[in-house]
Amino acid sequence: MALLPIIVAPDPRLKKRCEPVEQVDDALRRLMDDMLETMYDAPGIGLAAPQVGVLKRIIVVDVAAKEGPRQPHQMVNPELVWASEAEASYEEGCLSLPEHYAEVERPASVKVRYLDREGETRELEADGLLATCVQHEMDHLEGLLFVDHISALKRKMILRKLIKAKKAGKHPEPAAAE
Ligand code: GNR
Ligand code: NI
Repeated sequence: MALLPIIVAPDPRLKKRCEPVEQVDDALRRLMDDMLETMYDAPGIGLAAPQVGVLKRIIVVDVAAKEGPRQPHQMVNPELVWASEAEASYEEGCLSLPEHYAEVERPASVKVRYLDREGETRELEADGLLATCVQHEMDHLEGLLFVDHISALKRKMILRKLIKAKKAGKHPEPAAAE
């Protein structure tokens, strides 16, 4: 298992639409395991493949409490099959927008269809933080960040600070491991 470098905005790789996965194989399972390890290490409650430079439709999520048992989800080619009319608001963060947070409204409950690590089709019904996190991760696969859901003024303030932080050499991305 390996920790993968997490890409920080602004970066063109975070703005691309990701391609569907064609084959769930050992290499993909290894990548998803590395993504989970990277997410737990960060620490974060979700991670999408483009955040580690892989422009494929893969997400991992675990919103379980730190003290309790892990509840990892590894999802390939996730698709939204249903979203509630009712919305919920959470203060969101993103490992690609370090140290920035904003309230984002999204459907409170969703149903998602995806392939699991064996390539089997599955469905997940989620509400609460899990619903928010899965939608945040699926946004990454469309090249969207949580700041794309807030006012242009707030978005520009956050991006300006991230550009400054990059110039000052904050949040350096470690070189990719061999
Ligand atoms: O760690 C994370 N926390 C979080 C909090 C509220 C809503 C979404 C998230 S996802 C984020 C990790 C991340 O950047 N995933 O893409
Ligand atoms: Ni994110």
